[in-house]
Amino acid sequence: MKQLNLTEVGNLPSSVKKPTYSLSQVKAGIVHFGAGNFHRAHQAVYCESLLNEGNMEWGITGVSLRSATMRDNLAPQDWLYTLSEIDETTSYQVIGALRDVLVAPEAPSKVINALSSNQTDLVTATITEKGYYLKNGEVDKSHPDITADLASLSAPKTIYGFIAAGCIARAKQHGQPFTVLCCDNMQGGGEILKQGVELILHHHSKEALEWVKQNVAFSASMVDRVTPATNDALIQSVAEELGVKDAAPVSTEPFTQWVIEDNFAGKKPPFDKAGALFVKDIHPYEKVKLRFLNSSHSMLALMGYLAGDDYVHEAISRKDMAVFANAALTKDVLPVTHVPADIDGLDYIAQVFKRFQNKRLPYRVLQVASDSSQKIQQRWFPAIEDAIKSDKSAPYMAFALASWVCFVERAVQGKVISDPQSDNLTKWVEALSTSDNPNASDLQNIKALICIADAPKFSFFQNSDFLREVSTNVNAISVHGIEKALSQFLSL
Ligand code: CS2
Repeated sequence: MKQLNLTEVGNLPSSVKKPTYSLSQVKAGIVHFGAGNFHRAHQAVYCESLLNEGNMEWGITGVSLRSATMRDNLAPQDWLYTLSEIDETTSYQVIGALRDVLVAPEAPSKVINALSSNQTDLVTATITEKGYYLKNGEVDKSHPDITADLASLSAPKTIYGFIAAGCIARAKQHGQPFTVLCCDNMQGGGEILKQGVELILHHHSKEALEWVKQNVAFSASMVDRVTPATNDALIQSVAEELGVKDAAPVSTEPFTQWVIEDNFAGKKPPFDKAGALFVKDIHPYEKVKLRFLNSSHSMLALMGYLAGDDYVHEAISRKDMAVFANAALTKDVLPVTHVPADIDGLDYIAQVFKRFQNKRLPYRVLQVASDSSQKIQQRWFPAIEDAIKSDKSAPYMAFALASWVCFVERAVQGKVISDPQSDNLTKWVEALSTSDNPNASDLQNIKALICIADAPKFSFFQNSDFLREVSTNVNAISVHGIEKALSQFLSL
């Protein structure tokens, strides 16, 4: 079978949507870090709409900070790939917005050149939580990748190092202002990017630091579209529909949302024309998404794994888990979360659960559970903190946290743990067997584990009532299994 590329795109069946613009006319005004599936099903699709409308400046140069896989898959396809939107019916669209993928470790100077070029008006990121190197909410100055970038910017290791190097070159040539925009599931992602870039520049160039203060805006956005990893079934169905092979199609749900902080330096991309919303204050939107969607996604993934489920839709089809997730959000989280006026909290939660039920878009529990040490500090901890500070307890969140404790133990033993803190999590599990208190439910053991997820920065870390509840739940899950523990918890 032939492969999708510029020649074959002209021969695709009429059922497949394809670029209506000339790909050779696209100007890549965006450099994007993290050209993975989420980006390709989300931001790239907004860019594709602009291009299809004849707005030719918003093509994308992707950057992979580690792996060459996406570049290797897409280069032979002239960077084209298929987006498959799956619900009761499936639609197929070939996306041309991505015009290149640079592999940073192989070609650091190409990345720096793209960043320093006046053609780049916007730098965006979907590098996942771990790509921000946070330690207690701040950029971790002692992480080896950050210390490497503090020592030299000839081949940066982090997004901060690359953007800093790009700014140094751009400042020297008195280049155009530009914007750096976080598109990850983070609270305050724009501020974190600013902090990291300024940290590196402080060491390397005070002039560039000054230039950045005058010429670069750091912004955040709330991004939303459930987008699982690509599997063989998708590759197969895309090949059948297109009649050519696509090595890296991406499947997603019809739902999509992008709320962007209206804080730009230089040219502002008209993403509102493609359905995005610009807002002055992004924080409440970030919070709603993290605390309702991502938070319950993590609960269902961790608890589903413990119950033996492979996919999120299986976990949410268990009555107790659905009841639990709904109660956690409506009873523990919603009362302490400010919801923007244009969102109805209860309706938002109901929609999220409906989306998670989409079994035509199977999302592996282990994919969502990966990197949980980083995710729960964004998704759970601030809500627990608010609940406890407002003199409320957070019993459902205590159960959720207990499920993470049990997940870590089980996933390390089953060798399926995937987390930037895997080494520390593994050491924690190994230490359990030699400890005087060999149970995961022991309070000191729980404290040692949640330390790895940066809990000490929150005051609930000192709240013995809350921690005791976590411990009781860990014990119940360990002794009775998640299903029985959950049903007992719900009947209390
Ligand atoms: C998920 C998210 O994998 C995960 O951690 O919770 O990727 C989630 O699917 C997206 O944020 C939905 O917008």
